[in-house]
Amino acid sequence: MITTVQQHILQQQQDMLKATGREATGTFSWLLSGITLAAKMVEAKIRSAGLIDVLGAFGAENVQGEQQQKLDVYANQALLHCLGLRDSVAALVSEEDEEPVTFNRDPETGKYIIVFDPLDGSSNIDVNVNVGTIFSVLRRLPPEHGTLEESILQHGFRQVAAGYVLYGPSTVLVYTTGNGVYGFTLDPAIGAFVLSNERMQMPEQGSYYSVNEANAASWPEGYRAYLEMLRTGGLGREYSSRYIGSLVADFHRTLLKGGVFLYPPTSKQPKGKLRLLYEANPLAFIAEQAGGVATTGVGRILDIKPEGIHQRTPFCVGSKREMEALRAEPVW
Ligand code: AHM
Ligand code: MG
Repeated sequence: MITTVQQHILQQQQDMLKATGREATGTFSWLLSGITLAAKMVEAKIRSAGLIDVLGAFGAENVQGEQQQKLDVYANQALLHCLGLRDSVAALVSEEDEEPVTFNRDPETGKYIIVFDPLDGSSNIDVNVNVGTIFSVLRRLPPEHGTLEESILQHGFRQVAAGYVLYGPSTVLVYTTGNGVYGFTLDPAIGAFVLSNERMQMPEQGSYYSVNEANAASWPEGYRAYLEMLRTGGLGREYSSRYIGSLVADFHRTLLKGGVFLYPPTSKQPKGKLRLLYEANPLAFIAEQAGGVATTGVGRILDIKPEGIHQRTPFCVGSKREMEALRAEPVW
């Protein structure tokens, strides 16, 4: 029989609660069902993107100063709508919105904060190449331990769940609640995400590296030496390169095939390009749960104390072997 993502979450929760003797409330699975509903809305829109008038720029810039695409706007609204209705949500933090959207809910009920990048890789939308949605779930701190803002800016190691949806030849959802990584494939016949990858593990070594090499001249020197080492067989094989420019797609390949993905600091983006809260943290959580490693090139991503919701970070993620070699390389 099939297992849908909803059934899977409930099952995982029941197993966990059986171990602690508490009762499952179903709140968390109800919350995640908001994400899967939005993902299905986005996927339907993407599938018909060439047919209806959703391609192209929306005519506005988002808070990062980038042109918003119509599909970005749609994806953001779908997530805000599907999650905002859930009583358990205290705040929603989106790449597309400068400030968090907060709900005036009793902290006892409104326990969760969802941080998301509604449509990542938007430069790929118009050319029919993979895009994705990334999300991270945090638990609100009890009022005596911190404000809502402090709850949003918790370390990545405090995430209670993280995941992504990749809109590719098929639509897949990958998530973790800190108890392994699970992959689901959307079955269009029944409109449900069905379990397809149980306890996903990143291979200990791969044979691809993934980085925008056009920036090579402005990386810290060590990165160039590191890639040269990979290319020339320093880790026992001569690496090949793959770069889609859609983080979710580049990460998904790295999760399945191993290897390494890098977005180092550049002269244009001295702090790195990718965002800590809704890009690096959730993918770092998944990578670690799958036996991989995620760093800034120096320290563990999940140990960074966030200072702002749109903070950027250098991001290096991949298989153990390549990431150990990166640690040995003075990349700064
Ligand atoms: P976005 O959130 O505006 O789409 O930007 C993030 C994307 C990632 O998906 C991808 O890894 C990266 O930007 C690619 O950047 P570049 O074009 O500089 O290589
Ligand atoms: Mg993004």
